[in-house]
Amino acid sequence: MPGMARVPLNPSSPFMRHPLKPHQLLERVTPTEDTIVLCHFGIPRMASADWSLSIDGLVDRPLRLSLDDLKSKPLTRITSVHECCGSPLKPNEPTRRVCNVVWGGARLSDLLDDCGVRSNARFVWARGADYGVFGDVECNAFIKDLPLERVAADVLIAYEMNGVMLRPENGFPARLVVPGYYGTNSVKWLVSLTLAGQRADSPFMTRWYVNRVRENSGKITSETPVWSIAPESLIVSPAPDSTLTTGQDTEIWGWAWSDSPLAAVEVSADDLSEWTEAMLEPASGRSWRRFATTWRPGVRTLRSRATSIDGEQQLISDARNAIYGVSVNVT
Ligand SMILES: Nc1nc2c(c(=O)[nH]1)N[C@H]1C(S)=C(S)[C@@H](COP(=O)(O)O)O[C@H]1N2
Ligand SMILES: [Mo]
Repeated sequence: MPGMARVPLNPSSPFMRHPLKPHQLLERVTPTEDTIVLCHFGIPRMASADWSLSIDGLVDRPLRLSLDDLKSKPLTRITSVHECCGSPLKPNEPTRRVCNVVWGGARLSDLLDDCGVRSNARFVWARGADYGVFGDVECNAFIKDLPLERVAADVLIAYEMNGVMLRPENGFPARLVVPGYYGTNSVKWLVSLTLAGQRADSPFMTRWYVNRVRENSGKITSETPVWSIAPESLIVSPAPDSTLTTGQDTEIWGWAWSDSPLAAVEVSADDLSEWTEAMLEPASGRSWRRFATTWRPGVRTLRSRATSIDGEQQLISDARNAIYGVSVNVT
């Protein structure tokens, strides 16, 4: 933005924390030091006293909020699955970068009520303080958009993760959190929100993070933003390479989640020819859900697959949410 001083980045290069492997996701709420971290350009370092969030565009009363202003709003805490959709340069590669965390902050809908959103606004553009080169493109900012109608549900301007102030790598002093959308939409180091009538033209919305369906000829037949999290499930136990005893009942359990509510999670213990419905705990807000089933060891590869109420189901391969398989030894 013209006239705006750039915040120093440290590091000033892409930064990520290697996520836990599925069998290490033992806790319902992932400890902060084990959460995923993804930064396209590095980590902006900002003192909270220097930070502010402006809300502008199609509003009657533009606002500029300090961290104290944000904290003066009612604090809302939401436990939500937080999943990276993987590299936008390799959209069909499953990376299983996921955790479940408790976000705390102000509800965006409360802030928007204060600004008087105009009737022609349809999208919220969120801009972070980071910048740099990504995929050979010089980017002035990390900008994402989301449909305005989504805001009413549970979108937060979060300043807490797991009950304490955000760490620098997670977006300190404040970030957007869009529960149910892939992590990439939850803009960190949030400095402005702009209400607009159309989608943002940021490369992070037009070039990358677009689901493209192609015909065999290569022609693109549909393009949709990488917003909603597709159904997914991971077996936590048994761990890969465990040694199990034939005939002895063993619990298979894991986590499943989706933006649309889940209809079922099934487990295959027989090389994909047969699927058995697992027990799925009741939904609790935006948290991932535990599934479990009992199994008599006999085969060597276990898989789970989730289906949403819209009928969307995990595929075996070539998708970011492709089915995960665990190979075990049976003696
Ligand atoms: N400003 C900004 N926000 C960002 C990113 C970024 O690089 N810059 N990365 C996004 C991506 S791809 C993911 S998966 C999540 C990761 O959030 P976390 O690092 O707090 O887990 O932040 C999103 N928000
Ligand atoms: Mo991501």
